[in-house]
Amino acid sequence: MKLDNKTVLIFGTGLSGISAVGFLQGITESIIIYDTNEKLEKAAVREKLPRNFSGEIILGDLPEEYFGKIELAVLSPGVPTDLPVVNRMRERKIPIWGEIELAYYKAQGRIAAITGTNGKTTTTSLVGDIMKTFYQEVFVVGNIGIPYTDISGKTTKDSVTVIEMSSFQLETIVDFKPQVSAILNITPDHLNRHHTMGNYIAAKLAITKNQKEEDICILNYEDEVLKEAGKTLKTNVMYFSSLRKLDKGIYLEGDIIVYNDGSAPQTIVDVTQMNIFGRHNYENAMAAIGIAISLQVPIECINKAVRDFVAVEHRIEFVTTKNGVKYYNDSKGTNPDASIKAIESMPSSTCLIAGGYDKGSEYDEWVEAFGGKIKALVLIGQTKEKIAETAEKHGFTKVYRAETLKEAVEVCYRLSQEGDCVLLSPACASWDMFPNYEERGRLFKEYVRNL
Ligand code: UMA
Repeated sequence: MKLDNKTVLIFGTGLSGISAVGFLQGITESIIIYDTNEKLEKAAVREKLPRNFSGEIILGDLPEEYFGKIELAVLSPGVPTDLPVVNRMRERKIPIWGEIELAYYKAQGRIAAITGTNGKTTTTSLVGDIMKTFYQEVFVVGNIGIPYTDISGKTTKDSVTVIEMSSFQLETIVDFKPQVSAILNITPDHLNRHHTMGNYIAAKLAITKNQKEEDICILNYEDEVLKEAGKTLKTNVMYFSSLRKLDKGIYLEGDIIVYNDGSAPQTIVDVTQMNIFGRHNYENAMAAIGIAISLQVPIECINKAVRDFVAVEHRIEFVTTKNGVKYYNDSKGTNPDASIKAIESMPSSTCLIAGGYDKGSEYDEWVEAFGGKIKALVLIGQTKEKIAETAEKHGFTKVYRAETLKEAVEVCYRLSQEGDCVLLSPACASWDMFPNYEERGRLFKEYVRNL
């Protein structure tokens, strides 16, 4: 579909919406920016928009007459696709794209897209670092915090764009097609938005939906859903495994990550020389290596970039030691599975701060993963009581409640003693108390440093 002079409604005035407006300027001037949050102020939205924006800003309900004139709606990732207003657009046959699809309208060059429940940001950053050792023009965007529409107009036939994609973003792609895709793992998350696990899996698998025979999809062989999905895809599949040798693909053998193209296994990197640890990180590295090999990056470049890579902020990030107690920030542990990984990687007895926005997750497996290591659980946010009940059900009684993150940090400070760890790994999104997980992590670090 050509967008020239079309009337486009941009849904959402966050990062994606504002970026999408800038992207569209020059293609069409008939832009409406819309947000259901009526508490927002038009002046504040205008402030964020490009100075020369001449379109309309609509907040709250969308008046009926607009359904007759909108020719495309571009949804921000956080906008549920089954909102009544979105359903009404569908009834009126208005095409619905996500911000990623809009960006793809101008995209050139190679595209690598990464999804999965956990490890997306680490893998995306690592792929970006590897690409930069070999290619001149590399962009790293998407769920990682930079809207794709910010840069897709700047891409060229020689550039490489690495995109972290959430299930929210994948729900609204239409023609978007990466040359290489990767799905790291799928465990329950965002079920309040997707309603069923089947819908969530379908959203993740959509990353491959437009891929052709010449394209490649990298999949985790140890994830049952992905292993099975790989058998039915139209595109080439490259599996990786942290548990077994593969006849073809990437695997961990002892401490060595090996790539076997089906004829001769070759050593890629020794994981003891890497700065990120744990099986989940070796899986992230294997997926990144699979992407890099698929995009013809030489093994020497891959080896160096993987060895140099350091952990991303807010993901099991060491903050500081106070009175012999080590503090870790895992604000990015926004679901039970991610948080389990953080708990497992704690070296000693730990005070855990958890709780936040209720995404409909269950916490049984998460509490079971405490395994004697968690000496106190300090709960904050909307899920406080739900988690406390689950903990008690499993016989875990050292539960404390705090009104604020600052108070939670102070409680941990009092409860911990030399040799212990304090871990912020909420197992929940941040949106009940903070604008995003980055802000939650930044504040945690600030409170810890001020103790
Ligand atoms: N809005 C409505 N109606 C709704 C819901 C939202 O009008 O029913 C409006 C809000 O009032 C707000 C705007 O939409 O003004 C926010 O849009 P958004 O939630 O899509 O947020 P953006 O600022 O555009 O950020 C999004 C991603 N956010 C979400 O998916 C929730 C960012 O991922 C991403 O970095 C950014 O685009 C750039 O691509 C963040 C995230 O939390 C990190 N992602 C989730 C996760 O990782 O678990 C999926």
